Amino acid sequence: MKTALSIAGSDPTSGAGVAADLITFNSLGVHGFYIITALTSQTLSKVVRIRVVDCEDFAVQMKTVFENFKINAAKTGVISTPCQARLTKEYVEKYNIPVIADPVFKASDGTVFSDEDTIRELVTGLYRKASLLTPNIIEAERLSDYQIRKIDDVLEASYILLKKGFKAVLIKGGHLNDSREVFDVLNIGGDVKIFRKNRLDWLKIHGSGCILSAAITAYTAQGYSIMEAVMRAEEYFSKIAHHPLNINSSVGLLQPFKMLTDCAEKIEIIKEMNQATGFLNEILKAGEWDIHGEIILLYSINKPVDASDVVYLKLLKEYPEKSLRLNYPVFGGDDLTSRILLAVKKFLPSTKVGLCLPYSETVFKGLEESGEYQYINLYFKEFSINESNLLEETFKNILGEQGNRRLDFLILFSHMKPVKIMVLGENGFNSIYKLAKILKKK
Ligand code: PXL
Repeated sequence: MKTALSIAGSDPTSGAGVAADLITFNSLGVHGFYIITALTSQTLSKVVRIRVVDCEDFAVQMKTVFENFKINAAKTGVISTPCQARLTKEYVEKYNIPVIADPVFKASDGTVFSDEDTIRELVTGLYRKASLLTPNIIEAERLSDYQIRKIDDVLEASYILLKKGFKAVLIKGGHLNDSREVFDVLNIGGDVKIFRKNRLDWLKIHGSGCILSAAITAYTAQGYSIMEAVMRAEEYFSKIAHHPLNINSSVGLLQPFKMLTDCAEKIEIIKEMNQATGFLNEILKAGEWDIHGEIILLYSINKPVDASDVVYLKLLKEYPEKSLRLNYPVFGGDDLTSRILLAVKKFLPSTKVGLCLPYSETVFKGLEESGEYQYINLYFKEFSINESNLLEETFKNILGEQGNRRLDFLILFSHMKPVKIMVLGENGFNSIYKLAKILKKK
């Protein structure tokens, strides 16, 4: 297992500082070591007190870790004294360790973490050795002496920083306040990449910058180039950013393990799909069916972010036995049906499954005659992914306003002809049961 070292302040919320770094390293399969630079007492929005670790204690921590363990990459956060800055530079130079330096000069409440002498020492020493510097807008302004107002300024600041002698910079655009989007600008020796993200404006996230930089460090420890490590870390970050833990109503904390818990949930879903397919087979064998073509079982995780969080299982009918053969499950991809399921789930959160059948008169008649289930018709021109933009709006109109409305079946039309039937449910068995019930009634 690769290792990474966090040299940073403590934060009792685990949202920032060493604890956040360690959780992030771990969630990416990298063992974390840490060295504390400052002891802080803080809430999610206010730093109550800081005690700086003195030079001797800091030096002993550094010596103990570096002389006893192999470190594949290091990340620095809060550095509170010139001595800490100097020693950190000396150690990473001596042991030739790639460093991701995250400048954290002030907390968001304005509390100073690094005084002017420390910043001077960092800028002339450690930051020049760093493989990557990851300032936010405020720190990028401070380091470049350049005022940032818009995205072009971020780009300009990144070039200024390179001219000043830093090897590569990722300017985290979270603090540009005039747009719905946030831009992170990566500049590696003039090779520029811009990462565009939707702004999570309903909630401020404590320590999000720490976690992005920690993820870059973990990928660097695994041997990825800076470009590749940043690209992967941005993807990781966007996955965990959508569902922060909302401890109080205005500031959230990220959960770096979300990627792993999502994976575990997908494995459980695949197990359940396997059993549900057995159940579906029994039902299909029992009756005369006019279902021709492929059947698809879609199953969303509890808190999906995008279509890749929908497990998509194609069931192929085998003749002459008429039984279904399991195909390999895939994760969503760009299928319109996955997006339909996600759009419904947004307004009916307990709806996690969509069983998609080719349109069948038998099923449709059964549905109408039973009168037991709610269904709606959905019209598409081509039934293609390009038509998915209005989905959420559509379901908002149908389901959004009325609170707990039910929805059991969707009849999907293309060119005014019915093409598919989607049986919605809370789990695989629930969807199949609904199908079985209307067929039995018939
Ligand atoms: O998110 C910046 C940060 C980093 N490290 C420590 C912090 C904070 C913000 O408060 O406390 C220790």
